[in-house]
Amino acid sequence: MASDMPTPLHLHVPEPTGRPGQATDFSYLRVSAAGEVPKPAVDIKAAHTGTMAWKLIRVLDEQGVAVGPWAPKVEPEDLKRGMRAMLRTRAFDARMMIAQRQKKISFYMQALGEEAVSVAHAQALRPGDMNFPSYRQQGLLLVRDDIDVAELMCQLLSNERDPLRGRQLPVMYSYKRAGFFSISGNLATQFVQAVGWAMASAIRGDTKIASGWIGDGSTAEADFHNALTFAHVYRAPVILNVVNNQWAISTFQAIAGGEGTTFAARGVGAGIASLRVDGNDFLAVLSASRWAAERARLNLGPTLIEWVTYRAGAHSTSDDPTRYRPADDWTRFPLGDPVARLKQHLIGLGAWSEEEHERTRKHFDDEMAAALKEASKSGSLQDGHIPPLATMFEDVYEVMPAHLHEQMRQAAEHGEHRP
Ligand SMILES: Cc1ncc(C[n+]2csc(CCOP(=O)(O)OP(=O)(O)O)c2C)c(N)n1
Ligand SMILES: [Mg+2]
Repeated sequence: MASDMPTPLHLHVPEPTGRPGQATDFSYLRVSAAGEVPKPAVDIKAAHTGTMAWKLIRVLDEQGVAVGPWAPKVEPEDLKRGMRAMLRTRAFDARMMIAQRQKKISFYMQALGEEAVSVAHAQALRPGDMNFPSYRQQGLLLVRDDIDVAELMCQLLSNERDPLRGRQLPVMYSYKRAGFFSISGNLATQFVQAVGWAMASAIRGDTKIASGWIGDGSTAEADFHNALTFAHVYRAPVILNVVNNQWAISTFQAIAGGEGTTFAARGVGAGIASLRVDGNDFLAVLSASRWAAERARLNLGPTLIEWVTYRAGAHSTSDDPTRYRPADDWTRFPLGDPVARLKQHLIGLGAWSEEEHERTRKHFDDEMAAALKEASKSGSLQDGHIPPLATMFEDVYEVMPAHLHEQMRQAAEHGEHRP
């Protein structure tokens, strides 16, 4: 009988709907209308955030008008600051991409298309709060007036003026005073570190909160799940950001588990209040970030936020995305470009113009060109203007132990014999 025939088992391997030469069917994103998703009180129980974790919180409608319960109270001047910071980040990235092509730096990673996530989030944090960023949150730094972009470039050049003295890969910045923890190349460690830091802040009775950053692909790491458990159990004052930019190098987000569920839903399952938010909607990012920050500050516990966005550029300068996805995908991404959307909104408010936009863009282009010129004066990896070898042994211990002294001596000896 047919019913006795055992069914051969097989596995499901998710595939993106678009590959080079085809168009992506973006209906998989499940986009809600602006204003559709309710905004709950900050003390909502995690189990009741299912709607917010499955739908998509959006504020800006198709005409660029802010609608619905998540529309934040914000001065146009703060939105203009956000616009400038996004344009500044874009200009920095563009200049560094050129510098890499000119072989002035060895490697670069841009945030093109995702700038609203880090720039608007930064506006919800306070001095002393600590971000544990991944490598695509340079907007957290470029939003600040007190960050010297020439110094950032010196880090990319690994030159004599590199504040990290050549110890980090380019783009792995570290800025304690800017609430920007040293970037670790080991993905997902940011989440356990952020939760641990937030717990320490609470144990000390401090008022500072932490914000951790991870990509869609990196949620497949065990650290993601470990962090969620600790954050939930101790109600750590932390914001857990999952930047779902649809890709992890050449791997589609469904391979990390985004098919048929959402990354935000992981949080609900772990007992954490969770939101799924349009990451290209500057106002939605600001509003959701404020909501999560308030929860943390009131001891209401962690919030996980999935930011739905699109990595418009290559993963890094070592990647060629035309090999694995349609080259024009970004132009058809349903959530558009965060810069264009905030621009439309600001022009609608009468607070911005095409002319001011162009002038601002040009201003930051000039700023970046001048900064690169200045940074290049301190040399680069190529011309050997790098920190002396002996500095490698410094800053590890307060007092250098004997074995490091010995290694430093051996390194110097070896250095002398180098051809
Ligand atoms: C633990 C670990 N595994 C693998 C890598 C190599 N790697 C670097 S970036 C990357 C893709 C990460 O994708 P995602 O988390 O979605 O972040 P995105 O690059 O899209 O911002 C991988 C696999 C790594 N750095 N660390
Ligand atoms: Mg990704």
